[in-house]
Amino acid sequence: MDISLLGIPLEAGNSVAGTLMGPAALRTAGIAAMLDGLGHRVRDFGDVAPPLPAEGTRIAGCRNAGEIKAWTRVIHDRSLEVLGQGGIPIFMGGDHALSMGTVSAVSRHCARAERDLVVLWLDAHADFNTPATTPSGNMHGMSLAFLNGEPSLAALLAPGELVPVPTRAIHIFGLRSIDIEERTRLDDHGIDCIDMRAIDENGVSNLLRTLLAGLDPERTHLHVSLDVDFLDPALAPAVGTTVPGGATYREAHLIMEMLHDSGLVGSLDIVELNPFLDERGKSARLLAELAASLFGRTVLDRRTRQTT
Ligand code: B3U
Ligand code: MN
Ligand code: MN
Repeated sequence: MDISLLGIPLEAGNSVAGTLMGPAALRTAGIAAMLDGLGHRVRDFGDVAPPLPAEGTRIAGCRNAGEIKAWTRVIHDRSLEVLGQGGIPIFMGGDHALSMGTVSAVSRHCARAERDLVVLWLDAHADFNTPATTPSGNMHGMSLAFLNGEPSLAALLAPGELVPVPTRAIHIFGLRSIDIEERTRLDDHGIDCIDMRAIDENGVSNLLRTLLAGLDPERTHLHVSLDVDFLDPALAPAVGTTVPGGATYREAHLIMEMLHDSGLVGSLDIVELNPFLDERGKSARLLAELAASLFGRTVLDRRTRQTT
């Protein structure tokens, strides 16, 4: 398989400095060598260059709206170029606001190629706030709302440029922290939310198997957006917004293995890694290893057994 790495050193979407070092930490943890060792051809496209801020852009209620707009522009354009080279991109962040650029590019790419985009959002949070509902003003908490076509965020790209990700194509997995109005919005939109209680009651394998079984293998491009806070903070402390009770080491690897077996994954974000908060690189190393599982590393040479 051809795999493209693209670093996106963004931190304007969150309020804890340090996520701009995320791409460097993933490289230091050996992500390229691990994927290369699995027999893939890995090409590192370097980092997206920080843009000049878009002058005059203000969105009431949002922190750094001008910066995020400028970043969304350059992330979108660079991601589209990388997607055009073929292969599967791994977008290495950077805070979760970067997905406004990467997933909008993936969405456009899919529209051109007549593929159905499905987004799996592995996250403690829903990132479904709007400028009117956000409690923090942080735009990493709004990226999924933007991608779903939220009008109050539409100015982040040129008019008509975003191919919105339809509500039915969005699956949030691992949810355990939502804001009151954000929750109402998720209900109103009918977004599929698999929270930690559902995971505790049913197990990740049953839930993920059901989700994957509903996707058309001929048409689906599955984009996986992996927020570090999806993982339990004991395993992955390198994130500004830790929430207790996240996915375990074994759950996380099983999810990656099942995603690999599905053959549907077309692109991946790894976001919110803040190496300044890490403990001797353990979070960065775990994320690189999870990427390896997503790209076929197994203990035994067999696919996940189908038990149903
Ligand atoms: N929902 C809160 C907190 C949050 C969202 N995403 C992260 N934190 N990482 C907000 O500020 O929107
Ligand atoms: Mn997130
Ligand atoms: Mn999160």
